[in-house]
Amino acid sequence: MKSLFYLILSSSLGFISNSWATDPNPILMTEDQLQIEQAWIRAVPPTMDLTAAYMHIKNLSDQELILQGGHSPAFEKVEIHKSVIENDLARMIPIDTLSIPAHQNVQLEPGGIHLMLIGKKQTLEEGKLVSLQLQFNQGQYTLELPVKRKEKEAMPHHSH
Ligand SMILES: [Cu+2]
Repeated sequence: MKSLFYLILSSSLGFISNSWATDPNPILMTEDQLQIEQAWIRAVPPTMDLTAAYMHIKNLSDQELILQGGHSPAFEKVEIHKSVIENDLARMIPIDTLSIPAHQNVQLEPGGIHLMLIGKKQTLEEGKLVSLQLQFNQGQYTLELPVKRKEKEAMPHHSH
C-alpha cells in the first residue's frame, strides 16, 4: 500500500515538472515566415543570475507576428521587457506581447525592448551558445544565441 502511494506521488510530480509549456504538437515556424538576425545574450559575472537577450526579428509573412514569450533550458524564466526613462531614471517594464506587423522588423536592443532572462541555471561564459525557444501566435521558433560582452562583437563589420 505504502509503495503504491509513493508510486502515485512520484509519477504525478513527474507530470507536474514536465507539463510546463510543453505542447505535444507545436507548430514550428519556418525561415520563410520569419528571420532572426544579430541575436546575442549579454555575458554577466558568475554572481549575477539574470541577463538579457537581443535580436532583430523580421516578419516575412503576410500576417501580424506576435511574440508571446519564451523558454530557455539555461534560465528559469524569460520575460519581454521594455526600457523606459521616468523622472530621469531608467527602468524596465514587463510587457505581455510584442507585435511585429506583416513585412516589418522589430529590433530588440540594449536600452530598448529586450528579453529578460531570469534565474540563470548554468554558467554563461563568452562564446557559449544558449538555446532559446520563442513562442509566437503563429508557432514556435527555436534559435541558439552566442554569449557576448558587447553588441559590437555580435555584428561583425564587413569591409567592402
Ligand atoms: Cu529587463
